[in-house]
Amino acid sequence: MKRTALQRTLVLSALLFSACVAGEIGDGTDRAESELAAVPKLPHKRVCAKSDVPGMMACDAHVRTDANGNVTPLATAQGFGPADLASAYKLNTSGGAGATIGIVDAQDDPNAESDLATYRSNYGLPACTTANGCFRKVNQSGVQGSYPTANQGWAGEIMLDLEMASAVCPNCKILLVEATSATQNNLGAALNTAVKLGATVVSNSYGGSEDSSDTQSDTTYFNHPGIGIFVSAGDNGYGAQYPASSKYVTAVGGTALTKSASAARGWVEGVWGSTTNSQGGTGSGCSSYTAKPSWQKDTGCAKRTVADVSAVADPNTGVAVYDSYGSGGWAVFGGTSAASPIVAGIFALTNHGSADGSLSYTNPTAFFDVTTGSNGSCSGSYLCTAKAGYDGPTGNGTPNGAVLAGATGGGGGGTGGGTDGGTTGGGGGGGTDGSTTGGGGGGGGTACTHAICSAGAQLVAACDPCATKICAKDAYCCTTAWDGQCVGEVSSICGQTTCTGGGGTTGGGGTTGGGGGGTGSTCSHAICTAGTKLVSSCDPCATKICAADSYCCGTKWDSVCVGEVGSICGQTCQ
Ligand SMILES: [Ca+2]
Repeated sequence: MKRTALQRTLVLSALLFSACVAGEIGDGTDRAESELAAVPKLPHKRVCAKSDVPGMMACDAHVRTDANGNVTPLATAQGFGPADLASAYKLNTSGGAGATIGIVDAQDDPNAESDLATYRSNYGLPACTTANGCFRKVNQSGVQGSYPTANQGWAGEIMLDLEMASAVCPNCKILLVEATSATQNNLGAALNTAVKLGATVVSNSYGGSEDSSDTQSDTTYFNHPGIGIFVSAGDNGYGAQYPASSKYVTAVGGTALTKSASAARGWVEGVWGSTTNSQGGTGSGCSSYTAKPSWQKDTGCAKRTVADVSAVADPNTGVAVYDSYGSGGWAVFGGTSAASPIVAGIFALTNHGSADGSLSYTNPTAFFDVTTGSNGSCSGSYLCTAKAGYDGPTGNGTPNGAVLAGATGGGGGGTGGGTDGGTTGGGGGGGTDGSTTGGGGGGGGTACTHAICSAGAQLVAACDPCATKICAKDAYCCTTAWDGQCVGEVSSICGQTTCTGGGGTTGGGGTTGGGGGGTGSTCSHAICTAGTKLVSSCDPCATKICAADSYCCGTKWDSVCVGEVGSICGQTCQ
């Protein structure tokens, strides 16, 4: 089995696109730009009023409306559901046992548990109830009862949070902590309660203006070593808000996400927003108060830059939410309030719940690089404009769960790998975090179903140390098929030139420099820059990308190809 079906689609797409004039980005040949531009723009609105009062927070959720600005419940679920998110972010949702996702919001949603049941039942997710111990709702003092005043706007936010956490990590437990009001002090107290009650990650989908008290709030509420704290970057376009700008959190920006027939990933993604942000846009920018964390190396901002990572947030490419109290039933939501629980849940799912904001900087290739779009005007700076590598609106990119599951650092994951047959360890997860030793599953006894130097059915990553390495960088080889590209990666990724291993046979591909290139041609432009199509043989990474995405060598090296430098080659653009 080869990637021929995809290749055929790519050829068709290339033919279609070749009807356009080839040239620079903006002329319709950049697939991320053109495919996202084709998404209909529909009316939507904030669900919580924005506040400019220091210390007063607003939730970062948007809900789609009818033409008159009213929320009319939908008869059935529309927008992305769990299977879409799993496809876009390459999630194996079987993990997450033992993790508890804390959700901090203000006010009460009296229907939270019953709406959550409706959502999970609709998508076939296991029940998560108070009765079975999966779900807990408490007030900011940790009491199950004496809840705050109910509020329709925050109820929408609460359901968005609970349901996104459910979608990406169906086996995680959920702890909802309802703050008395939307002040930072009450929300911060609720965050401390979430940690005290056992949350292993906490998602915070709110923000407000930065002010001089933020460093004090950092100390009082956000410093929880070993517990990943995630905060939405805001929905007001370019500009930093707090607590996303806290040095103790992972700041989560927002993207627009749509299916793609031609991109190797099957999806394309761009910044949520525009130069005018007429329909809202993700927050990003340079903090006025927070010192630069040691793990940030960008040079255009002397203090802390927002964001670190990102996920879908554009209401036009929004997610399905069941919210009876605020929306009357099914609705389509967006906002960086969607992105924060999605990323928090994926970190929990992949055993990175203990990570601080540094994880995406030490593992940039575990994220899909977003390379197109902007969320305001900043003279073209990376602070409001996507580019190859790190940028403000999307940080280091959106989670690639298949790679993240094998990434080291900030682990907290399982206990040690198995020992057998002379190999130790396996998936490489976990890392060292001072309390647990790495693991990820170990090499436990599975033998490869065929030699790693022979194309064939997908392999189990743990069957061979080289297969482990290859599948960490090229998930296709362990999820779909061990095709010729995977065989070539025996040399390019593992550095094995004799091509032994796996089933123990030799043969096939066993030379260096796989991919049949090596003609000595040089690329006409850098692989990290969009531009004219490249010749496959000009660079080993170009060879790999064009094998998976023929558009890049057939029509144009567009922003999607630039993003694939990370997701296909495991190389970082900066
Ligand atoms: Ca980027």
